[in-house]
Amino acid sequence: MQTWSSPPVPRIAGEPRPLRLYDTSTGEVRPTSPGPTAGIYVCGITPYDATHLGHAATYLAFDLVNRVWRDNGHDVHYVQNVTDVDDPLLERAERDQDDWVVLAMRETALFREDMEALRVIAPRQYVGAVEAIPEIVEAIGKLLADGSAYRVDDPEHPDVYFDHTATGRFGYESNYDQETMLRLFGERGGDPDRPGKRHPLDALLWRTARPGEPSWPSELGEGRPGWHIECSAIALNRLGTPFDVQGGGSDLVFPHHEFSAAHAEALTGERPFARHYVHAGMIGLDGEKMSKSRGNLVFVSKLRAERVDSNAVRLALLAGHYREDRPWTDDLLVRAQERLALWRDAVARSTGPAAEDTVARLRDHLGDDLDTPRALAAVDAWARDATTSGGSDPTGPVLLRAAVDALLGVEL
Ligand code: 5CA
Ligand code: ZN
Repeated sequence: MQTWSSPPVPRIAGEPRPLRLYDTSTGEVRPTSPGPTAGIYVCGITPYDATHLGHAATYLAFDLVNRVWRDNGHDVHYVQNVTDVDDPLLERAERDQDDWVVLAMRETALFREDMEALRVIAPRQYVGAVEAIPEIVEAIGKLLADGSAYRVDDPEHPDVYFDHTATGRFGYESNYDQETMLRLFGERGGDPDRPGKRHPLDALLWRTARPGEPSWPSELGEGRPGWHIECSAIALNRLGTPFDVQGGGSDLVFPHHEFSAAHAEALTGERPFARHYVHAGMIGLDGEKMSKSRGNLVFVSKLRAERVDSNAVRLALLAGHYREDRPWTDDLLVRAQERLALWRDAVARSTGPAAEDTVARLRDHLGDDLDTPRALAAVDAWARDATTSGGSDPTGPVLLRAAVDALLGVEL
C-alpha cells in the first residue's frame, strides 16, 4: 500500500542515549538491543472511522521509538498493517449502506493525511490485509500441515482455528490467567462459544465464505483471514524473527499480540516473535476509553479542520507518559499551545542559553522508557531561561530547535 511522506529528521550534535523500554512480557524496563537495522512492527488501524486522538497517541509513542533509534544511528525498518477486511469494518459498511472497500480506502487515505500532519515518520512498508492474503493463506496452510491448526467439525462452515497450546508457552506475552484471557477473548473479537472448537480460547485463522461477506478463493477454500494471523504473517515475512519491538495500544495485549506471537512462533519453531512487546496506554474522553465502538471520539482531522497546529496536538499527547491511561481535555490542548508558543519565542532569538545540557537531558529522559513529561520539562526550563534571563550563545536556539524536531518531532 501507498504510505505517506515523512518529515525531514535533522541530525543533532552530542551523544545519543540507547533506548530502554518497558516490555509487557517480562514486566521490566529493559534496554532495546537492535543491530544496525532495528525492526519494529506496529499494529495499524481498522479503517472504518477517522483517526482519533487515541490512535494518534499510540502512533506518536512509536514514532519516538523510531526517532530515538535513528538518533542512535540505527536504520529503522518499520512495518505497519491496515486491517482492511475484518468484522468491524464490514459491520460499519453494512450499517451505513457503504461499500466496505470504499469505506476502507477513504478512512485509510484520511489516516495518511493525519499521520503526515502530525509529522509521524512513515513506515517503510505499509501493508493491507487484503493484499497480504496469499502470504496469510500460505502461513495457515503450514499451521494446518504441522497440526498447530485444525478445522472445526462443521460441514457447512469448516473454519480453521489455531490450537492455542501449539507452542507450549501460550500466555507468556500478556501473563494473564485463564479467566482473564477468556473474558478478554470474548470482549475483543474472539468467539469462545463457537461450537466445534477444541478449546474456547482457540482463535480463528480462516473463515470460510458466508453469503454477503467478502471472500477470496484459496487452497484453504473460499474465505477470509482471521485477525491475528494477518499481523503474524505480515511481520514475519518482512522483519523475520525475532524483531525488536511489537507495538500497539494496551487493548492489544490480549488476545491480539498473544496470538500474533503464538502463530508466528508455531510457524518458525523459534521464540520469541519480538524482543519487546510494547503497549501504549488508552486515551479517554469523559471518563471512558476513546473508542470507535463507543463513539466518544475527538478526530485528528476535526482539529486540523479547526486549524489547530498539529505540533500542539503532538505536545498535548506527549505531555503524559505513553504507558499511562490518560484523558484528552480541552485544557490539555490549551496548555500545549502555550508551551509551543513559549518554545517558539525562545528559539526565535538570535542568542540564548547554551543548550548542550538540555539536549543531553532530553536524550536521557527519552531513552528512559520515553519519559516525555520529563523531556518536555527539560525543554520548558531552557525556554523559560531563554525568555527571562536571555543568554549569549548563538548556537543555543539552533541546537534546541533541531533537537526538539529530531527527537520529539515538533517543528518550532
Ligand atoms: N487493526 C487493529 C490492529 S491490527 C486495530 O486495533 N485497529 S484500531 O483501529 O482499533 O486501533 C489502531 C491502534 O490504535 C491500535 O494500536 C490500538 O491499540 C490503538 N488504540 C485504539 N484506541 C485507542 C485509545 N483510546 N488510546 C490509545 N490507543 C488506542
Ligand atoms: Zn495487529
